Amino acid sequence: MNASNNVEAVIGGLRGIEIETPSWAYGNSGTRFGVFPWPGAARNVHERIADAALVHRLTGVCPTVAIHVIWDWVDDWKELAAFAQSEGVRLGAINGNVFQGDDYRLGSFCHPDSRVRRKAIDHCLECIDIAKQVDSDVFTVWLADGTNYPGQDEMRERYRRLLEGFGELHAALPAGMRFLVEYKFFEPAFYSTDLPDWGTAVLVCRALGPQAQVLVDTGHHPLGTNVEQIVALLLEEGLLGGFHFNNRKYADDDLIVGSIDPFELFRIMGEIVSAKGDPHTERTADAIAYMIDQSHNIEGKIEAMIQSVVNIQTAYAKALIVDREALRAAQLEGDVLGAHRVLTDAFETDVRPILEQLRAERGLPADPVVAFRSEGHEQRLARERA
Ligand code: RM4
Ligand code: MN
Ligand code: MN
Repeated sequence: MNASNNVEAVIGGLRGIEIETPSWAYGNSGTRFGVFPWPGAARNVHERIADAALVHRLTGVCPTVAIHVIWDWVDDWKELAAFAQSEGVRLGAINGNVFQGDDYRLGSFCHPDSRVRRKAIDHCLECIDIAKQVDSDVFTVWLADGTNYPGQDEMRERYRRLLEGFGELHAALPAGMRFLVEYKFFEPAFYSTDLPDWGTAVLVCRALGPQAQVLVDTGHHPLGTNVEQIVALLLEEGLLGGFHFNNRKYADDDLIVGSIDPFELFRIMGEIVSAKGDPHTERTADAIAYMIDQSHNIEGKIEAMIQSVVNIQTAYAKALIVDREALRAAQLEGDVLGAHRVLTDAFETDVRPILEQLRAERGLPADPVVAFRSEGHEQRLARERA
């Protein structure tokens, strides 16, 4: 830490970061092999929102909750928004769902049959309308589209269908609403995926217009991908819209963010902090939507979410204490290892006291995981939801 980067400045930087938690991570979920129910796990959208609100009360930095439209379906979205407000949170990103249902066997937006494409488009138009009703300014959809066998369909045509459908969505966005385009390397399609990578997502966003930006799900890349470089380039191009944070070891594992590779998370945050200090990228970096997208299969849902939030704050705090002046000087001198050491110095610093100070200022528990455990929420919810 240096003079220009003192504890106050770090705390100031941390104050600017809010993290959206996903409704779908609070219920029971599993793999295709089985689901192990967790005692007290949320059973409906109201309980999922209540759990998100508890995470916000304990951490102070999670005021919004992302909604997955089919899974969280209600007839009255305004009522749901009012319920969220009564719990102390707001509804955040509205996620469309065009991957469940028999019609989508061959895809949704890229399906060869225009009637299925219409269905997917109409569903997403409805999601945009829901977003308007609940005052959300982020709409996002992930496509499971792709093919399993060479020759199954025409890849260029599928891309055209995608642009056509997404074009309708972009045209329907009210001013101020963003359309975040999420890519994923593979799965459930195993031969070709229609939106497989950030390059394709960039092409799509460029074709759509200014309200479309890329959503980086940190678990959606081939092994070994330099995710922070993707983040840096998207920032430079004004196209980084937001994140779906989670951690992976092999495929789209959806583990707790920062649990497998905290150094990668730190490197990603490093690019963001750096971009915030650059007038060319500052606006894009300031508008990033920090969202978690996880699936907790064998662990308690709420505790996993609190830990995830803490891991994000920890990585961000470490990125904030990087001595940027020393880093710049070392880079310009060609001091390869000196520059590297500036980064590792920050990564190795214990930032827990800084985070505790931030929480103390807000009257929050010093360690929200400890508080969650000692306040007995797990047992209470297991009783109430038995
Ligand atoms: C996908 C992707 C989406 C999420 C679905 C459930 O892999 O990450 O964001 O909504 O899973
Ligand atoms: Mn995702
Ligand atoms: Mn995923």
